[in-house]
Amino acid sequence: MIPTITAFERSPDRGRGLARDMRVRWALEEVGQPYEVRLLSFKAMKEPAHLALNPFGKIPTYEEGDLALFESGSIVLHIAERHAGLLPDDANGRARAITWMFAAINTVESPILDLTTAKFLEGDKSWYAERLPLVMERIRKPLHELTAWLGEADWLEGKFSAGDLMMVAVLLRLKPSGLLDEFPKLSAYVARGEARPAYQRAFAAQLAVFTAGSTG
Ligand code: GTB
Repeated sequence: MIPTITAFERSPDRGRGLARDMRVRWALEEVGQPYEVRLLSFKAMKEPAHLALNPFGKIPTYEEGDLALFESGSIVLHIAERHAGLLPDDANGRARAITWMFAAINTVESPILDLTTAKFLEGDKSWYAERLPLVMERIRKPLHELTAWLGEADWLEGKFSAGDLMMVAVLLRLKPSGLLDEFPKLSAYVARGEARPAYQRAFAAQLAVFTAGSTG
């Protein structure tokens, strides 16, 4: 059965692959699962039909027969569990890879989201300039720790897994801020993720949506 995911009809990132459908597309490409995409406007995301799929009115969602999922982490885990290629065969190795998925979306992504909030919702506040360095420091701390863990390794646990996919997808959100440049090992790690053919296919697919929308 071909799953259907949802994505922005017109992504605010202008096709830079920063919206969260990108990680789902990437996972599907890694395991060789074809998929369909339903594009949504911001208005459509808040309408009952979409709220029935995601009560929070956001993309991405994932539909496969009777199953409807939301939350990019849950969707990527579902894909990784049902197909070979994104989780190790042994139980402990799988648990470690899943642990890294949680680390990515909880420990590493949370302070990154705080930066987005600061920039877009608090930029006009009198205390913005004073708070910004604190927000940046909270991002840097787990990045230093992640750098130490990675050492000279290519991937978090030896072989590329869903944990790396989520971690790279999360770190990519830092690119526009320039913060990733302070961490050469993490920049190289992200570049290894971006170089994967599955990433390239997923990136091209989401960029094509933006390009088609811009010319029409
Ligand atoms: N925790 C959820 C998940 O992981 O799936 C969060 C989903 C989410 O925040 N989705 C966003 C959304 O639907 C798109 S990805 N927003 C619409 C709304 O809230 O009305 C977040 C995002 C948006 C834009 C950029 N960008 O422009 O760079 C990057 C990331």
